[in-house]
Amino acid sequence: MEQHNSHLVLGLGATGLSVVRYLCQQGIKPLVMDSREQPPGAEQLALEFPEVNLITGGFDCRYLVQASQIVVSPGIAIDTPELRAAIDMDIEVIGDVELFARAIKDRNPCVIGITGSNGKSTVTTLVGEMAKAAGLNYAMGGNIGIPVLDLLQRPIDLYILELSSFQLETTHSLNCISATCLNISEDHMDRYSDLEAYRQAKLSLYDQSKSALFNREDPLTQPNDPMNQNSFGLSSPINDEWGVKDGKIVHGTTEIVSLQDVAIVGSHNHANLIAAMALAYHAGIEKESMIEVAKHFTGLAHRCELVANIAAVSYVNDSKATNVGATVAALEGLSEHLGDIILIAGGDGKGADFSPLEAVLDKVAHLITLGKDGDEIAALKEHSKRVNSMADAVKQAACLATAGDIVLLSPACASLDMYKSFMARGDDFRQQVQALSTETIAPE
Ligand code: UMA
Ligand code: ADP
Repeated sequence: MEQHNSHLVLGLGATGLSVVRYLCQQGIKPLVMDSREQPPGAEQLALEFPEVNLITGGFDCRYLVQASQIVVSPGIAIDTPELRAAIDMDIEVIGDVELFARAIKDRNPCVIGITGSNGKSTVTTLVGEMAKAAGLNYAMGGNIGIPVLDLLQRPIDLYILELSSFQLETTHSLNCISATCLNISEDHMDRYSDLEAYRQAKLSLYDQSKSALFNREDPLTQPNDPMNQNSFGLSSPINDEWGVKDGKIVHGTTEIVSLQDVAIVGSHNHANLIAAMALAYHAGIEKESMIEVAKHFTGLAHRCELVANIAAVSYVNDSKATNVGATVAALEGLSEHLGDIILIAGGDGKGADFSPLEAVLDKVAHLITLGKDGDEIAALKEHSKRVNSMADAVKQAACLATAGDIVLLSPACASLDMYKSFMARGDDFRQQVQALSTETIAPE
């Protein structure tokens, strides 16, 4: 294999490794750098590609300024000074999704693209389930967990991609059949100058799609270009829009399914389901497959997931609520519930403005906070309790709850100040809840 130190791969997480794998398959041996002393992919790199050099603990500018192409991981800000210097010198800086786009550029459009602040994984999975029900040869990937380049290992007819704003910043030529931006609310404000900069990163997906599907109940998702757009929403549709009429999901005047028969709960999830149907429609998926999924798909783990019912108190794990918008949606979605809501929130707020939480905190009887930015959230409600661990949070919540109440973990924050991932945080919540039930039944 030729030595191509002019191809740089920045970041050696899941993405970096997939990029090295892809470049090596193309006969290109890149140089890899990661600002961490011990990047997670280091061992795997040494095992799979012992011939590829790795520089850790920083980005060495001497190599950056000589590169012909830099493939950057989404966890690295494009405004990192070393990268900015390379961009200013007109060195090409792209992401793994752009490499993927170029690899499939000669094919007919075969990608469905999904972005937005919340609901991406749910919608991506829903479209995947619809493709499966329709018997299509499909693959799901992107921000949902599998790096897109790894999807190229086998022949696939339809790619369903969850795309983050970070990935979209370095993607320019994805040729989607259909793409959506589900909603826009503040997230990742530690990486953007303001909401508009974050929004434009997301909306850039529409420019890379034959058709754009926006959320007519969220004006921030409206495409800049009025051509080839359609909308979804919970309101009654006009023309061939997707929406709800007389309690039924409809496409224009075509009835798809009654909301009574839909398995997933919460109005935000109904909006997700409608968006997924609209995207699936563009991929040629028939109504029957949409209906089958609508009737059976109950949602993903860690997203408003009921983990236990102990002494008639429901314990709900919404650990994936890593921003304010998701927690607002959870509280609004549960507001029909008759008992009290005891909310556990807090973590790493990523520079967010928490004030939109204030109004929905009226729906919360008791607020318990933890984590790095727990105090900021606690300040929004009188008599809130501050704790240092999930075990304490769950114990305090269990003491406050009475029959018919809900204990909801919906942090409005990332988990990384206390956990490896939002999954680890949700698992801890589940374990602490299970420990409660053991304590409840254990003899004195
Ligand atoms: N990092 C460094 N130095 C480096 C490279 C990375 O400190 O040189 C840090 C980053 O700041 C980040 C962490 O390492 O905190 C991981 O970054 P990464 O780019 O190596 O991440 P990957 O392991 O490649 O995973 C990425 C996505 N992660 C991010 O965008 C941070 C994964 O989304 C995605 O599933 C994966 O690619 C495959 O496409 C995760 C995520 O948290 C789930 N995404 C954010 C979100 O959903 O809010 C955007
Ligand atoms: P993402 O992949 O965009 O993070 P998920 O489907 O994993 O989205 O859901 C993340 C969080 O957002 C969960 O807490 C979930 O309850 C909430 N959520 C899901 N769909 C929506 C929506 N349409 N609007 C607001 N919040 C949502």
